Amino acid sequence: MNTTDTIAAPASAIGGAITVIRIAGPDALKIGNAVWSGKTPLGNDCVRLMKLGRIDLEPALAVYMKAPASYTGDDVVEIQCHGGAAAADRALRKIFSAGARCAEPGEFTFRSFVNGKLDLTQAEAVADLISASGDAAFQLAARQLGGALGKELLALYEILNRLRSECEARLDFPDETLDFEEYPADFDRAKAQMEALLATREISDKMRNGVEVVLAGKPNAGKSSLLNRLLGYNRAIVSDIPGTTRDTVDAETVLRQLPVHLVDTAGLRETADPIEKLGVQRSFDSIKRAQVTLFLLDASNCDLASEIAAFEQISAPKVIAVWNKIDLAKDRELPALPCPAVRISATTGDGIEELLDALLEKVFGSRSVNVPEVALNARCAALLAQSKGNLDAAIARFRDGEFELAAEELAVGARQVGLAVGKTVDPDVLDEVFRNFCIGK
Ligand SMILES: Nc1nc2c(ncn2[C@@H]2O[C@H](COP(=O)(O)OP(=O)(O)OP(=O)(O)O)[C@@H](O)[C@H]2O)c(=O)[nH]1
Ligand SMILES: [Mg+2]
Repeated sequence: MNTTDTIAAPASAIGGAITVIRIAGPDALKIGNAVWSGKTPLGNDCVRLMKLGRIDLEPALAVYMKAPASYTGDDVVEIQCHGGAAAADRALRKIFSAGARCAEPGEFTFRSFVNGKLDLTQAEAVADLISASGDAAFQLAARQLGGALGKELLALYEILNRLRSECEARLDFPDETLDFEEYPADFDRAKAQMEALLATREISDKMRNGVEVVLAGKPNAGKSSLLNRLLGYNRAIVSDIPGTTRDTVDAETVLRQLPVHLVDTAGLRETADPIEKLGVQRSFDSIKRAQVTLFLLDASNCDLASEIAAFEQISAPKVIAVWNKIDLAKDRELPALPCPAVRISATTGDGIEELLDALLEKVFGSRSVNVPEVALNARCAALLAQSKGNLDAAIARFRDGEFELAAEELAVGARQVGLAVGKTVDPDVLDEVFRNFCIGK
């Protein structure tokens, strides 16, 4: 990507009340003033001041941000004009004919990275912030944008390079009695830091991408009623006819800050109906795939043994037994089950908070969502895992006195960490990061 010309794109979603158009690059001011006019032109006397003027005859606000104090680090002009595709299109056409090029997706953030305003983890956080579907994911992205992860990775990068220099020094001065540490403590420090970072991968994945939770149980247990209750609207058909749901019903929601993909399923029973049979098979497949199974049992059923028998039919590692219809069986003693169990009423909403407590406990091992200071995404985790492999090998080489090989492993390991944070630049890695952006960011 050329980083020296002037680019422009809408920075807000088209269709809102206002469109924000961003122009960035050396000619931003010239182009801005060519399309927008106010009492006085944009310039050094009004840096970061919003000015009212016009594009053609239509009112438009404009602001000039002088390099390097802008999002991209270039000269930037942002113009706010009428919302809607037609207004944005008119303004953009004028901007392009005045000399700007249409920005590629993520190109403003890419420039910000090239100009040293953001490291690569911060650039990724910009995309995460926009796509965050739950508050936990948002907080995680905000912390990453603040630079917490980048700082840790940079520190690690420096330790690995320092260790490499130490190994090389032992080669360069083999006979000299330099004051070498027998076994540099930095080896274990780096290893512990990597392990701690890698351990955040799972939690951050759940916060960012959510978890799949399946609702299973016998027909009429109240699965669809619970789905609707958790969503807060009627997604699935509920009726007192057993076998109402015959296919899986999927829905997305956020429960206690956590993005959750809910799957309602056909009730589990033996059936001769070929369509229902297929539905039941899908229920079993969903249970196999899900991260958590909420297994519903009808607490009001006079034949509790049949509920237990259905429960025993499934083998899901992360299951919560949900005794439903507790409004019809308030003081009933219910048999113990070999998994956490809660008592709810999908109809009245009783026990839902306890159910969410149990769900979080299953997912995170604690009832509240604790957003970590730093957490790796898939890209950084893959690079760090490779780097840890190199560090382990370097430690083994070092112990064997093979300092040259240890230094080589450390160089490769440092490169992986450098790629994660953007200290080492590789076009494929940049492509991977900026591919996920939308236009205008
Ligand atoms: N009293 C009471 N009735 C409930 C409760 N939950 C569900 N029901 C009723 O039980 C019947 C079955 O509910 P559904 O949600 O359709 O059950 P399901 O498990 O999805 O059933 P299938 O789709 O046939 O497998 C309906 O008449 C619901 O109104 C509850 O907590 N209390
Ligand atoms: Mg149903």
